[in-house]
Amino acid sequence: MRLVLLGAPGSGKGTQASRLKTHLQVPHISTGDLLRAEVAAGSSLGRQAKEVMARGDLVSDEILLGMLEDRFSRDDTRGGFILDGYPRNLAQAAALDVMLQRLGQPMDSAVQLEVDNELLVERLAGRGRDEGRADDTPEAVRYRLEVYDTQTAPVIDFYRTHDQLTTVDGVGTLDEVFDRIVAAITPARAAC
Ligand code: B4P
Repeated sequence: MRLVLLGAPGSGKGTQASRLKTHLQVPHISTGDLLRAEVAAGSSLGRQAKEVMARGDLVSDEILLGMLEDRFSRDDTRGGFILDGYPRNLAQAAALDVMLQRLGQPMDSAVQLEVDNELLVERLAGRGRDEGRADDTPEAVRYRLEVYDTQTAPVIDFYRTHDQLTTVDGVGTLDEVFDRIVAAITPARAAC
């Protein structure tokens, strides 16, 4: 199954993707995690991304596409994947579509996790306190939500017009949200 999880920062994409990978037996590809690994390794890409991420901006489309092409060249994605954090704008959505068509692996389903802004801010403030992520400061979170509204929200319509979108309520316990996602992707799984 080839699945993309969509939603604002803090909507639970990463949290649910790590559970879904066990359920679906496919790798979880998080562009945020890939970027954070580059930053931690101090690579040239990581040095370029570090400041951009800390202020809550999007890292350049070129860097992201190169990184993703590299990840998709690995054999473990042949049986499917869960993509989390990408695409974050329409240019990335179009580039992904072209790449997956070229690989003969078109997306099967897109699930949007819906959570209102007040709760997103609360969740990310909690993570900021627990994990100290540079982009979970109140200022960066506010900016990331603005970036989401202006640049990432149109991606939802991209998948809606491709008849691949299901919207799921992202408010509830981790198990409740997980069960909703599993129910939402059941038709697409059956068609795989
Ligand atoms: P990401 O790593 O994608 O970070 P995120 O949007 O905060 O989502 P994440 O998946 O981590 O959090 P989740 O909602 O699961 O991106 C970070 C940065 O990397 C971006 O700002 C950008 O700079 C860069 N980047 C990444 N991809 C890019 C791209 N394609 N193009 C350009 N730049 C890119 O969880 C959040 C919190 O909520 C957690 O604490 C979790 O425990 C909690 N939570 C989750 N579900 C919950 C629930 N049901 N109830 C209560 N709490 C819950």
